[in-house]
Amino acid sequence: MKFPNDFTFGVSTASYQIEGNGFADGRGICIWDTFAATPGKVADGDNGDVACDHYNRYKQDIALMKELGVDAYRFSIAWPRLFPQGNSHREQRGFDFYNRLIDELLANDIKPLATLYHWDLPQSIEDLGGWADRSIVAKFTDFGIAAAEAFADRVTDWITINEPWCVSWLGYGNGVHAPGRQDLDAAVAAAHHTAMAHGAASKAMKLVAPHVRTGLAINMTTYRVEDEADKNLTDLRTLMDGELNRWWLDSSMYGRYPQATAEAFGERLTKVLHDGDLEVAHSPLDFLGVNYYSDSFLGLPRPEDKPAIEGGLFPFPQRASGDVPEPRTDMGWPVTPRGLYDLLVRIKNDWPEITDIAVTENGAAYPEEPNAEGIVEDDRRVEYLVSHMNSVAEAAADGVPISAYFYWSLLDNFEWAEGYRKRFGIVHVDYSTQKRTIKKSGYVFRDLIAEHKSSCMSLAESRV
Ligand code: IFM
Repeated sequence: MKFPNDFTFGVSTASYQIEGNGFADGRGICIWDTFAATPGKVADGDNGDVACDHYNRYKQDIALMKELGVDAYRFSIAWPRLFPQGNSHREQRGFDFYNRLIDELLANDIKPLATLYHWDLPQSIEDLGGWADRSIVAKFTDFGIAAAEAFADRVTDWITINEPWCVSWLGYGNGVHAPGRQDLDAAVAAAHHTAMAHGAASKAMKLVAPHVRTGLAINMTTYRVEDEADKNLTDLRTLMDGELNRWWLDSSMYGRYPQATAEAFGERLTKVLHDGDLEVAHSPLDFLGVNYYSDSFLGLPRPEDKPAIEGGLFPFPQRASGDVPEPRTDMGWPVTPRGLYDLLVRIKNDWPEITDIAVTENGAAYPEEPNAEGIVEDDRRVEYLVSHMNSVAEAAADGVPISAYFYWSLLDNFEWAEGYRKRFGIVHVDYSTQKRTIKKSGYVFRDLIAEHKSSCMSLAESRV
């Protein structure tokens, strides 16, 4: 496995999933607090009140990163910590927390990569319509400016929005994520407003801090279909590819939406799309964050399949095709490392203007707990990690401009609607004691990073 010399290895997390500390230090209520408090929405009635208590244990967690030898840490900034009511009222204690976190990272030589929005929307903004309402574009831009003014002296790389497809379609379409709305009009509006918010915030942040680099983290997939000769199926793939992979890429890179998908959204889109909106959205990515977990296997719905909500799901009726391969992770997602290679090569070919790609998330949920000796033998995660890192190395060797790989996640954490049942960490967290234990996969990651560094060093020495 050979990576480019200046390759970055990192780990990713997100605020609501790890921070805990409830509403202390003035944090406002976010949509995940409300959603988690609604019976039946989150497995086991879990919520993010305590999570991994990272708010208080961040130094210990940074020491773990140091032990793993990572170069970079991707974290997110909780909007309701900085602006608890989602208006202009600032909460200095929230700013102070991220200052402490960033300073501690830098003191340990770990480069911070900040995500502005990883799903913890202030509830008061949702009460005004959230991502389905146009007013969020200006609010998000103000949040981005405030974050850049406070932190860009030390943080150069920013992801504006994490997985805007999930924000729009899981939050407002099928409602399995907060705020739990099931309204396709709202989902399309959210898809449009997230695209605008990325562009508006990126441009504004660069005005206050011209050196910052901005990007999006998009959950991308390779769609596989059972039968390439079935036109209905390949048309469905075009629509889904437009909805999930291309929507935010084409709008940010070129100021346009994928045509077939935009046409299929019809009035749902045209009623929220004003003149000039796509110029707002147009803000070429300084780097693309790819969040990759698995390929998707598309099938046409059978007549007996009921759409999950009126109008169908996402909103193009579909089902998983019969040939979803084994093995699968604890989330039921197939393990398809080749798909990551294919996806990276596709990005290089289809968006040649993108000159820097980072895998900002990649990982697998498996349930292993510490054994009697206190060792977490998560061999399936090891296999997942190594095979996906291999795909990244191969893509780099084949000319894909990929510069970084971030494993999701450093810690086991609050996995949204699945609560604490699903464990993605390379570090195990015992939620009753908050004890951290590096899993076998964490040690393998550490060794791969160390191997890379020592081979770069010997190369440099042999040149001297
Ligand atoms: O935990 C999530 C993360 O917040 C966003 N991307 C997918 C991960 C695993 O489901």
